Amino acid sequence: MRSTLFISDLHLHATRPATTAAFFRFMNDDTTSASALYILGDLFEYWVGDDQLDHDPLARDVANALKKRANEGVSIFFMRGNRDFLIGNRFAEAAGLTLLDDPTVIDVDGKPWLLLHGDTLCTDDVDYQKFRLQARDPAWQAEFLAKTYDTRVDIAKNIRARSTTEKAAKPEDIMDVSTTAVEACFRQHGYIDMIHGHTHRPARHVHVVDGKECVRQVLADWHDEAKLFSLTGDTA
Ligand code: LP5
Ligand code: MN
Repeated sequence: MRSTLFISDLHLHATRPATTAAFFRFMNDDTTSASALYILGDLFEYWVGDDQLDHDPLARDVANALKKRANEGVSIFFMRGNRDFLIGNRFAEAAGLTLLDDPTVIDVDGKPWLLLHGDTLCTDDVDYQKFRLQARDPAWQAEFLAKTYDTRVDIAKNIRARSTTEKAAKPEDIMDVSTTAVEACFRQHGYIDMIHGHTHRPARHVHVVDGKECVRQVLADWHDEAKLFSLTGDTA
């Protein structure tokens, strides 16, 4: 049975060569027997607009590797993360993939799964949620995208630096999902199992919500090797 693969939080960047190598190994090896690949956000360390394809050779190489597999019949899907929410149609076309809304419900071998990046469940991180709201504002994005590529990269690096400093001062638990938000999400989507990334706390959680057992599969972030979650006919 061909598998359905889920990955997230690779944070690909020229300064992370081991992760880059792991990604290309993964594309060459693990995706050969897959029917579908779902990338649930934060494929890139940051994405400042689809013209990153013109300026960043790694972005181009990643798109080409995805496109090659897509042309060979693997269905590839991408949900934007908090690092690469500016990925748009040009990248999607270059990589041969389909963009997904967050959240999205899919069907794998007759079983529904709810897919999210995961940041929307971190509702106790109030400063992040404020930032998220602003960064997803179309007017703010248009203003940002009107700047030169180099200026946008500088701003992205500034935000990354600020994020790293602020994270060091935040209590660990506010950077995980909120149980209240998770339960509300299960309720809203009819108690189907979910898969998300973002928190970098890979695990399989079982939540009992209104007496129903709901699975929350959390994907791992990547460092030196591929981290994937796979569904096949018998595990789905
Ligand atoms: O990403 P990670 O795991 O380190 O932390 C996240 C949250 N941080 C972010 C920011 C991203 O890392 C960087 C995004 C780069 C985007 C590039 C494009 C920019 C486009 C901008 C306009 C459209 O998402 C972090 C969470 C953590 O996950 C856990 O959930 O805590 O949240 C923060 O740290 C946010 C801070 O609390 C608030 C940051 C305010 C930044 C204000 C912008 C200042 C602009 C400076 C410009 C010179
Ligand atoms: Mn994330």
